[in-house]
Amino acid sequence: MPVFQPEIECASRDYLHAVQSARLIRMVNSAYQNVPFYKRKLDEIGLKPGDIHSIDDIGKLPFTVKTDLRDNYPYGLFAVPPRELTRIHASSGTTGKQTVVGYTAHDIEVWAEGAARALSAAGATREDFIHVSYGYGLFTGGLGLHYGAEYMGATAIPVSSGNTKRQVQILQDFGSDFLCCTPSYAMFIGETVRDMGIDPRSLKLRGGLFGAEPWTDNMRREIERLLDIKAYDIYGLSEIAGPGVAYDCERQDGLHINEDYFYPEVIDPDTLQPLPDGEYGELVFTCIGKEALPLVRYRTRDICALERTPCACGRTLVRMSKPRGRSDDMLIIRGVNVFPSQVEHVLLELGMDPNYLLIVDRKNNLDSMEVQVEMNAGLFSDTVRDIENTERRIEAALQSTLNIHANVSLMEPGSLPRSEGKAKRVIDKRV
Ligand code: DLL
Repeated sequence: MPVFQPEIECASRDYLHAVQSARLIRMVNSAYQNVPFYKRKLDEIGLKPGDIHSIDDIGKLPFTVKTDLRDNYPYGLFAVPPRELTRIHASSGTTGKQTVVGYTAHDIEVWAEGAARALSAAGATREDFIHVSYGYGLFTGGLGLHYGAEYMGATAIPVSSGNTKRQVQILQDFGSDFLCCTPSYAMFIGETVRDMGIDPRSLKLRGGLFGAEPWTDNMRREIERLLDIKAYDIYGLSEIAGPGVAYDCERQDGLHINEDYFYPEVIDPDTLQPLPDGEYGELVFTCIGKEALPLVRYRTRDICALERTPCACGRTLVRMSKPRGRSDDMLIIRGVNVFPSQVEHVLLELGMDPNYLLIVDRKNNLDSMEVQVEMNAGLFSDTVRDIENTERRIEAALQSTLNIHANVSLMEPGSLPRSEGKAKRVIDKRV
C-alpha cells in the first residue's frame, strides 16, 4: 500500500534522530522563553536550554502531568500570544475543569498531516469519501479526521455523531468508502445496518479508522464482520494534537507513532524510569513539532509498550501496542487490578458481543463486581436454566482471567445503552 510521506515514515533511524534532536532543542528554547511554568520548572532543577544537545538528553527534562494543564487553565501553558492562535479545542474530562489546548496554523497543519498519514495507512486515497462520525466541536475527533481527509486530497463527509439510522442512509446514498468513529459507535452502526435489513456487502465501505477509546483485537474482528470492512486503530489525545498521533498500517501489528512530531517514551509509573522496548508502562509524549502548546514529557496515563523492530509495511516509525487502557481506568477490586478491556476480551472470546456494563460496589466493606452482559441472537434463550448456565460459564471465564469473582447477569438484546462517542462501561458506586 502506498505510504503518504515515505521520506519521513520510512526514513533511516539516523535521519529521524537528527530531525528529533533539532526539534527538541528548538522547542525547549521556546518553552523556556515563552512559558513561565517551564522556566520555573527548569530553573528549579538548574537545567538550561543549552544543556539539551540532542534527543538523547530528553531524560534530563521534567515531566508534565494533566493537573499542570488544569492549574494553568485555560491558556497558561501556551507559548504564543492569542493573535497567533488559529483554533482552540478541549477535552471533556470526567472530573474537574476541562483541559484547553491551542493550535497555530502550523500546528493545525502538523495535526492534519498526522491524520492524513493514518488515513493513507488504512488504504484511503484521494478518490475516497471519508465519512466522519466522530463528534465535531471541542472534541478533536471530528475536525481532526476532517482536516486529515482534506489534507490528503480525499473528500470529507462531516456527518458528526448521532442519528444512527441517518448515518446508515448516508453510508448507502453517498457511497462512503471509509468510516471514522469510536469502535463502540462502529459496533452500533453495524448493528443498525443489520437491523435495517441491509446486506453490509452492498455498501461501498471498505475500511474504518476507529479510536478515542481502548478496544480489543476481538472487537476489531466483530466490527469487520458486521460491516464487512477492514478496521484500523487510530490513537491520539488532545493535549498532544488529537487523532493521528499513532495509527495502524496494513499489518495491524502495533500503531506507528508520528515520532518526528510526537516523541514517545514508556516509563515505569512508580519509579518514573524509562522501560526497555516491549515492556508495558505509561506512555509519555514530548511535542517536538508544535508551536502553541509545547508539552514536555507529558504523562498520558495510557498503558502500552513500544516496539522498534522493522515493520513489514516498510515504515521505520516506532510502534506502540494497542493501549491496554489508562492507569486511571484501572479498577482495584478487592485488591485485584482489573481493566475493563479484560472483561471485553473474555466476552468476545466466548462469542458474545461487547455490550456490557461493569458495576462495582462496596457492601459490608467488601467490594463486589457485577457484569451485565447483553445476550445476542445466538445466546437468546427462553429457558431459565440455559440463561443460568451461560451466566455461570461467563463467571468461570472471568474468574480465570481476572482472578476475581464477578456476578454475571444476562440482559435482553438491545437493553444496555449504546454509545455514539466514547462508551461508558463502568459504574463505580464506591466513589
Ligand atoms: O480521544 C482523540 C482521538 C479522537 C483519538 C478520535 C482517536 C480518534 P481525548 O478526548 O483527549 O482525545 O482522549 C484521549 O483517549 O489518552 C486514551 O486514553 C484514549 N484513546 C484515544 N485513542 C485511543 C485508542 C481523543 N486508539 C484519550 N486506543 C487517550 C485506546 C485511546 N485508547
